[in-house]
Amino acid sequence: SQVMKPKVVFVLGGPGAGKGTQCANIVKEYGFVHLSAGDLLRDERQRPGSQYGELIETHIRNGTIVPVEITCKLIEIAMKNAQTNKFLIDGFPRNKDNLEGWKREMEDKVDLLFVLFLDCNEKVCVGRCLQRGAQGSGRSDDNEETLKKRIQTFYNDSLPIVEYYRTLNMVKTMDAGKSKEEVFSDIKEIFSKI
Ligand code: UP5
Ligand code: MG
Repeated sequence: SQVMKPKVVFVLGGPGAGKGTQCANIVKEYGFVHLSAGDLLRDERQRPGSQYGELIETHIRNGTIVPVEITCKLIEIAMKNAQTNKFLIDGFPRNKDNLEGWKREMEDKVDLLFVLFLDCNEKVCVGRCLQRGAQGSGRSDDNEETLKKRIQTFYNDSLPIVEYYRTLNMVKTMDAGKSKEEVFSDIKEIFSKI
């Protein structure tokens, strides 16, 4: 029944907007389980015997988006393996294919609470990712060339998904250009009410 469905918050925003950082804060304070679609894909890429490793790496390096059949399945498995029923889904859905796949497979099985949108300008986003790369993130997409493509994909493909949820009145927008502490303090105002 309705009440037994897992609760989901989508956490969206450009590359380096602070999705991972703020999800970690929310987990500590509010007991959600954090599922980063990017992390799930990076783990699958490394998994011995995975048939998708090369495909995933190609998309990550090009800043393009992995087919939803792969990503959505990884999310579904991670949800089944978790001990709680409150999830932050970080970095998904990020294009029309993702949204349609989610609607087909998952929408009816969960209770989507809202979309937390970390709004951050392009320069700040790129600067944060480049700095993280320079500090040795080891991510194959934290370089100038890939970042241009990640930004382009974000504006062309991912923002329209945020806009779609905005038409449903489901988006809570945070100014993610502020300090980590200030952003989290704004986020707490939202989560303390649920
Ligand atoms: N930082 C964070 N907040 C800060 C603040 N307020 N002030 C100053 N610094 C701040 O933060 C990034 C860096 O900025 C860190 O060094 C942090 O300390 C600092 P982070 O919290 O990691 O930001 P996040 O938004 O999580 O950035 P990330 O780079 O992870 O975002 P992306 O959306 O680009 O990456 P993701 O891992 O989600 O996806 C990577 C790729 O996987 C995609 O490009 C795509 O190819 C693929 N993918 C799919 O195909 N499908 C999916 O569904 C998901 C991913
Ligand atoms: Mg992240």
